[in-house]
Amino acid sequence: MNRLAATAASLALVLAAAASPAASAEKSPLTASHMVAPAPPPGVNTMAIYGTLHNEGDAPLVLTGIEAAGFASAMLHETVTTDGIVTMRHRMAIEIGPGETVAFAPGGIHIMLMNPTGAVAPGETIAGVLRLGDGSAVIFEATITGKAPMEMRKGHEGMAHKADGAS
Ligand SMILES: [Cu+2]
Repeated sequence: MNRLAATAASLALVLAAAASPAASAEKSPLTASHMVAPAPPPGVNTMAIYGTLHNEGDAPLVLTGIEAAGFASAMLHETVTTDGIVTMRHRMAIEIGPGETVAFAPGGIHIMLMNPTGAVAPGETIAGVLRLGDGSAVIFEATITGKAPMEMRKGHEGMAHKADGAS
């Protein structure tokens, strides 16, 4: 099976698992655009997805989780700089108000992908699912780009990963 087929197959599994009454045919008010995933430097098995999320609806939405085909795990992360020390913490929930746009960008909120199950090549796409607190799900695609921003080149390996509420 080639990588694209493998990705499609694993996404199908993800979607089957996602099926719930709330995840109906109704179009989600949440849109994901400009989703990009800079390829990591050689030897690094983590990478991030950046992009723009927008709530077109008139009620707040809460992003509660993320899944990505082709990676052992995916999380919502936030980079925090305190007294010059850069750490990343796991965000359990991110609220997006009515009409609000949230930028996922280097140095801030991002989707963290860990342990790819295959090769990560620029030009390929990563299929993902955003989970919302109301039980609905939004599918998105991120394009793998060739150039990692400086923050990524320094590597995530040594960074602390803290859950919300951890001191
Ligand atoms: Cu991260």
